[in-house]
Formats: sequence, structure tokens, C-alpha cells
Amino acid sequence: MTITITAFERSPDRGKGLARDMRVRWALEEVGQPYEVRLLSFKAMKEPAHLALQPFGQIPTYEEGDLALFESGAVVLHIAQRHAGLLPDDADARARAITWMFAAVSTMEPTIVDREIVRYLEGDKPWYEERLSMVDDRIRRRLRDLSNRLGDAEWLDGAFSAGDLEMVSALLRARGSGILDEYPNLAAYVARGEARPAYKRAFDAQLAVFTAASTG
Ligand code: GTB
Repeated sequence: MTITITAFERSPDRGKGLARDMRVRWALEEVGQPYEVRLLSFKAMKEPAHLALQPFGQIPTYEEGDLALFESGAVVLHIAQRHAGLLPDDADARARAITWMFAAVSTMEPTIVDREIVRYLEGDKPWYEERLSMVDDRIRRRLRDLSNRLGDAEWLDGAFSAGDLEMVSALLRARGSGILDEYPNLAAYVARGEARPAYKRAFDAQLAVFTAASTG
């Protein structure tokens, strides 16, 4: 059955692979499933046809036959549960890998996204510098704890899993701040994720969309 996902027609990150279709692309590449992409303008994302698939008018979505899903984390979990390669067979190890997926999106990423909100939407406020510094400290606390847990391990819990896919993706959003590099083992962990052939294929595919939109 054909898998179709949605992505930005022109990503605001200019092809840096930070939009969340990247995680779904990466997961599909890891498990070797081909997929098609429907590109959407910002206008189309808010129209009824897309809202029927994604109630908040966002990308990505996932369609496979009669199944339509939204929320990139749920989509990655679905892919990981249906196909070998992203979750361990052992039930306890599988539960731990899923725990890391949730840790990435609900414990790590919100703080990192907070920083983007402060930078892009609150730069003109008199309390901007103070708030940015508070948010940066919160990010540092999360990164410090994760860094301590990872230690010198290659991945978070044994072999690479969907938990690492989500965690590396969340951490990538912090890299532009320079804070990630304060934790060399986390910077190396992210680099290991980016070095995976599946990551590279997914990255190149989303970059090609941005390049075509910019030159076309
Ligand atoms: N929880 C949802 C999920 O995981 O699927 C969140 C989806 C989401 O945030 N989608 C964003 C979107 O559609 C794109 S990925 N935004 C348009 C809108 O809400 O109207 C988030 C994103 C956007 C831009 C960058 N960037 O430029 O670096 C990075 C990440």
C-alpha cells in the first residue's frame, strides 16, 4: 500500500531538516519503506481537506490505505511497530525505547522550542535577554541530565531505536544555539544520528524539495 506523507512546499528552515516531516522520512528510510510526499503551501495547510487529516493545520500527516495519522511521534511509533528496525523485539527493551521517544518530545523538546519562541517572537520585549537566559539555563539542565545518562554509550538504550531517532531530532533543534556543543557526548551522539545512511537519504530528499522551490 502506498504511504503518503505531507511536508512544507517551502520549509521555513530552508532545507535544514528541522521540520517534523524529517522524522517521518527518516523512520521510513530506516525501515526501508518507500513513500510519496504531498507538498503543501501554508494556505493549503489551513484548508478543510488538510484539516480533515490534521486538525491543527500542520505537517506532517501520514496516509496508508484507509489509515490517516497525524503527530509525527505517533507516526514514527506506528512505522516502528509495523516494520522491523526501529524497536527491539524484547518487550521490556521495546517499552524503554518508546519511553525515550516520549522523553524526547515531552521532556526535552518543549524547552528547546521555547527558545525559538523567545528568539523569534519576543525579541522586542524589554525582558528579552533575561528570559532568553532563563530558557537557556533550562535547556542546559535537560542537556546535562541527558549527557550524564548517555555517558559514553553509542545510543540511549542498546541498539539504535525510534527513541534515538526522536531524541537526535529534538537535539538538532538546539544545535543552532551553540548550547549543544557544551556537551561533547551529546554533540557526538547527534553526529552519529546524522551519519546514518537513512538519515542522509531523508535529509537529501527534504533538501531537494527546498532547492526545487527556490530555483523553480
Ligand atoms: N506535534 C506536531 C507533530 O509532531 O507532528 C507538531 C507539528 C508541527 O509543529 N508542524 C509544524 C507546522 O506545520 C512544522 S514542523 N507549522 C505550521 C503551522 O503550525 O501553521 C515545526 C518546525 C517548523 C519550522 C522549523 N524551522 O523553521 O526551523 C522547525 C520546526
